[in-house]
Amino acid sequence: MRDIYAIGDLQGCQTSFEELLALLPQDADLWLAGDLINRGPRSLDTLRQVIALGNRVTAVLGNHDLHLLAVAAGVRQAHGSDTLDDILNAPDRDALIDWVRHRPLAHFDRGHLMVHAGVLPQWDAAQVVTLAHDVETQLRGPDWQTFLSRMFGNQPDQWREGLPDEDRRRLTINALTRLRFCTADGRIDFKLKEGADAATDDLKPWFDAPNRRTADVTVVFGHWSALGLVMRDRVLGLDTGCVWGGKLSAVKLADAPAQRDLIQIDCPQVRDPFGSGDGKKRSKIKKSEKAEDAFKAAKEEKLGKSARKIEKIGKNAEKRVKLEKVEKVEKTAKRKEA
Ligand SMILES: [Mn+2]
Repeated sequence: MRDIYAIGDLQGCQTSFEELLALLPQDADLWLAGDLINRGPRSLDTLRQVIALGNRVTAVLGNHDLHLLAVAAGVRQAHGSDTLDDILNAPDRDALIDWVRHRPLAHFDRGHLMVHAGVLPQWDAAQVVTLAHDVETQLRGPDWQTFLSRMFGNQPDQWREGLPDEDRRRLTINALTRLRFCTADGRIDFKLKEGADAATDDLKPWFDAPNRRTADVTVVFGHWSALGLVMRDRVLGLDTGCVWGGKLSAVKLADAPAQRDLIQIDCPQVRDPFGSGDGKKRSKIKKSEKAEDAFKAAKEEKLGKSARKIEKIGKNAEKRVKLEKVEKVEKTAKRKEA
């Protein structure tokens, strides 16, 4: 059997992807955890390269991939922070879009279940595949544009048997491509984007939900860069923030966790976490520290103009770190009260 390497979010960082590929065996299968494109500088090149890898690749759909489909379908506005124009203006755009909309939302093989973001605690692996397949059928059908136009929105935010078709499909998409935190009974929180230490008594990372019915398989996912690399016996979180100047990660899958192999490369920071658009909302201690370090280094070297630029970022970082400290103190105080 061929080796499988699971790889985290590429987000249009083709140069980093190429660098990583060079470190992997030429004949290995590649599982991509979704968000192949957007935010990074080379969405089109990334997509072309992934497609050129042919059936070596299994890629599940991420929220950015679905966003591309919705923008291409004309049912959703592009965001200021999108870097999708090169795909949308490509001469073979239709073929590219068709390839993307034929990707699965979940892939289950050799005891490993791959989704972009997460799964609800009430679903077992077989049910995830069934729910995903139902959405995939819609995406591959003739009315996929209309279908997508109805799939955005945050309701329902919780699973129950007997949901109407559209609600069930919207919830499936939201869980598989957007989930980070949820309550013990599987209610999705759409606001928290910080790392696992932002968990509260009510909200836990989805993979820590008690009685999660996928606990008997290994769930492979991306999407959550603030979480960092997660390598537990049966949980593999692979979004290590390539586009934010973090790392791009590949893990050789194995039945025994000790037999896994982790390969990572450092990525240039192509997006500023405090920059425009959605990036503004990101509050990540790791990035704050990075910006701070850059600020300090620039100050020490008295780089003048560029130092002033970085100073701006550094000040934001200081603010954030302070805010996070205050929040932490408050949390600790709350815990003591409880
Ligand atoms: Mn994502």
